[in-house]
Amino acid sequence: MARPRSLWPFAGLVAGVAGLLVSYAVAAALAIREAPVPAIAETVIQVTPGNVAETAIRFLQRYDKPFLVVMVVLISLVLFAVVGAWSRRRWWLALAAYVVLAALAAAAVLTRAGTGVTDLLPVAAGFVTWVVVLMALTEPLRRAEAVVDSEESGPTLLASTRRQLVVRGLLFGGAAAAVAVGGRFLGRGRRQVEASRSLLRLDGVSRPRMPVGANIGVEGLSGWATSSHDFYRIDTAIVTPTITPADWTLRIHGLVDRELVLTYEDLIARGLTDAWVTLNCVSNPVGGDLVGNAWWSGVLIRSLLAEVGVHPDADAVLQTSDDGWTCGTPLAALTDPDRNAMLAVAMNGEPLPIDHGFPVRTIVPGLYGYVSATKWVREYEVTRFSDITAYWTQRGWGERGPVKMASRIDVPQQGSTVAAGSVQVGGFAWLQHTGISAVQVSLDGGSWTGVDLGRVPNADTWVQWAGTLDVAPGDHVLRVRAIDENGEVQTSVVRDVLPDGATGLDGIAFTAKT
Ligand SMILES: Nc1nc2c(c(=O)[nH]1)N[C@H]1C(S)=C(S)[C@@H](COP(=O)(O)O)O[C@H]1N2
Ligand SMILES: [Mo]
Repeated sequence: MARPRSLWPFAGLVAGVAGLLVSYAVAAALAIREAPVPAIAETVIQVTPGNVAETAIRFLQRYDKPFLVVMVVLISLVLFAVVGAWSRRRWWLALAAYVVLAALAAAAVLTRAGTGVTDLLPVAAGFVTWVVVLMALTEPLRRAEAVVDSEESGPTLLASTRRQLVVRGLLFGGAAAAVAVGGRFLGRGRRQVEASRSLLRLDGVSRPRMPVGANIGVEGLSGWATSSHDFYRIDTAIVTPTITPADWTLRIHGLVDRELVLTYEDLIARGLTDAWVTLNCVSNPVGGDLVGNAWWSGVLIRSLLAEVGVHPDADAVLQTSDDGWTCGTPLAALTDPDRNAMLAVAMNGEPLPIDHGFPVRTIVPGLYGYVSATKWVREYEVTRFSDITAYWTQRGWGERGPVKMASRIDVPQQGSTVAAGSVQVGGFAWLQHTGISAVQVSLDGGSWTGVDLGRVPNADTWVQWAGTLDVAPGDHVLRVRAIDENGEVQTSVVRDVLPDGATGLDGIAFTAKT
């Protein structure tokens, strides 16, 4: 009696291809550059001995990459069929094969430059698809095989099982293909905006001018200027808004004399200002790293507000982003002549990265991001705090959100071991818009002693600090505090980030050894 043997590899093939398609769909939808198959192909190139690779490349001319991708897919197809055959006898072996394949794909993705955990989403989606589809397809086969031996109706059953399997295979294969097309469609917007962003030439944007002496040269301390790549990212967007400059407008309305709708060109035409500004998140805990310092270029908000004529009874601007996020910003901070609040179009000399608000976002020195730094900004409504609520204030966070003084120890690291004797310590301190005048450290609860400060171009940026301490062998605790330009000493009172920012002093424990 013939058993439906050949149907098992078929099931494996369908499951395998469905997994590849779904993983491709996720990569395309999220515009993840390192999709599993190309990542594996690129890894193959990397691990191939140079002479072999060269011969192959010369042989294949410029088709080496497509050739490799095709090879990876073909080899995968064979593997998928084998896995399907295996699943007949040993289900765990099939599962183990999927785990190994997924692990290889994950490793390939992670070895590419600049990849992170989210880049593994396509691999995870593919893995789940493999398991689910293989189970769904082999279930009728398993049932059929169980009865085929014992019953007269074997051939009829076999035929109906084959039919069932083909139908299911088509359904799953079709669904996976549809998902792949859908993923590509979803990702299209982002790819287009990415393209328009890379073509954008902003005449008024200058390269970051690195101030002399801002980095004081402590080993292990991150740079005073934060690259856009390393800059923290916080927002509520699940799908990042993708807006081309041509599609962007800003509407300024509310308590104004003349409502204004600005296009991107109108905005740029008003002339760009640039400044170093440190931005931080209200959710940053003491010692945390939700803070970064960048060179921003944009248009001064106070001149736009002067243009529209703000009514004297207004005290807030309700900002709305393309994805419907809102925040209420104190009008006084936006009109303050000593503080260059801007509609930023560039970060570190380049058009804003999409994740940081392309094409236009707000930057206001001295306010936490949640009350000011609207990314993908679309609307300014001049209004009164008493008349509005915004995204985070509805959820219990403070209304106005001025930043609080903070200082952080980066060197030595918490829990590290250093050589006893003279030990270098260092970190950052900030109170944007007011500025830091001094930083002090205390070793093991001893007296506060001043350390050196790096130079800063203005009061709106953080400052690096560094010192050298004489440290005896043993366990130690180091604490830090800052003093602002008004002589105010940073408070040691511990407060949670909710509702309006953490307070308390950063402290680290370390060990000195001879
Ligand atoms: N559209 C939009 N803008 C937003 C947010 C958001 O959720 N949506 N989050 C804000 C918060 S809480 C912070 S701290 C900053 C972070 O900006 P970044 O991601 O560029 O570092 O963006 C602000 N702007
Ligand atoms: Mo934030």
